Amino acid sequence: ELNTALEEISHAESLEALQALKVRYLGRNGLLTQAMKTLGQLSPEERRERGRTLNEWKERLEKALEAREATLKEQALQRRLEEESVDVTLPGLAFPSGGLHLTSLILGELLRIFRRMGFSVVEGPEVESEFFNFDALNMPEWHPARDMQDTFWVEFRGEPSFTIQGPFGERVNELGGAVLRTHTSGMQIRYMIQHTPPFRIVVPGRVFRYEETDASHEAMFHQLEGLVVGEGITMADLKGAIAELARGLFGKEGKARFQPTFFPFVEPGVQFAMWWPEREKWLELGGAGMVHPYLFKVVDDYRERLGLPRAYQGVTGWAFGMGVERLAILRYGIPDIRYFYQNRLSFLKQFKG
Ligand code: FA5
Repeated sequence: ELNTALEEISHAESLEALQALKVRYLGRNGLLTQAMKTLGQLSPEERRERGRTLNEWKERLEKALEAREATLKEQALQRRLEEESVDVTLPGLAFPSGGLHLTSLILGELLRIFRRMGFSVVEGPEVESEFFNFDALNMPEWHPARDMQDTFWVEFRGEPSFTIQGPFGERVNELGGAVLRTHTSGMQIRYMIQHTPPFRIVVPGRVFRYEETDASHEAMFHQLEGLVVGEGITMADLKGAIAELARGLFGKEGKARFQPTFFPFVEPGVQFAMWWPEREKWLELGGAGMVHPYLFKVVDDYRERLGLPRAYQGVTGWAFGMGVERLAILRYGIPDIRYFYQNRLSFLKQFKG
């Protein structure tokens, strides 16, 4: 029986199994303990004889248990060391990580360049009053220029609590209907009403057009608007800033080109392109021009209605608006603007920032 016990102990596979054996043999109801209890029924000689044997057994069992416990602990430690050791020669695991969207990357780059030139960055509402998006920009309802930007109109039927807010939070519902802004130019008016010149701002933002989409037209895209107003601001400053943008984007050899065109809110109006030295080609990016005097008048009239002093007499300014996706498309050779917002990872991953 002792041999079976010793055998079992030396083969115990775990500390738990060992503990169970200890209880089985040496525990309060263990076999050995039971045997000890029967000693009282024996004659003194037998008792002495049997007692010695039992004590011997007990000692041997305890020793065996201790020895096995030490071995098992040693093995466990060994195993842990092996499992937890780091093999620095293994190739690393690649953890998938997120990244900025291509549009954010380009916008970030544009804003960095303009901040360097001293521009502040401001943003405006995407649901806009017809007044700021069109009328104040010299595009009255009957003007054919409105057809240049097909519009999503927003109706708030039976929603009397809906208000569009003006630059100072005032309600401007009376000034016209609501639209999803078709360009960021409305912010020119809002900002001028709220501030006095001189200033330099850029306005990044989402714009919307009721457009049949194709490879170069989306119904939602981004623009970056720029506006500089002050005394003695001229077209030369506009050219300088756009040229600086070209250099910021395309390096020392980057340059800008201007061609006359028409926008109701600038006079004269231009469209501008940038020279991309690497590919040796011009990239058409957007429109620009000197702020039309009509805008200054609208802004001052609005300020006057709010009890503010007129602030735009004797100043001039220029503005530009460019397509952000357009720049990305030309620069990276993206074949279709619709890739931008289909959220296909195989596309997005290529431009992780
Ligand atoms: C405007 O939106 C004027 N507000 C720009 C402006 C601002 C002129 C200030 C003068 C002064 P236009 O409609 O051309 O202009 O749009 C400007 C740019 O937005 C275009 O050059 C093009 O890059 C981009 N764009 C226009 N429509 C789309 C479209 N459907 N999808 C993607 N990009 C577009």
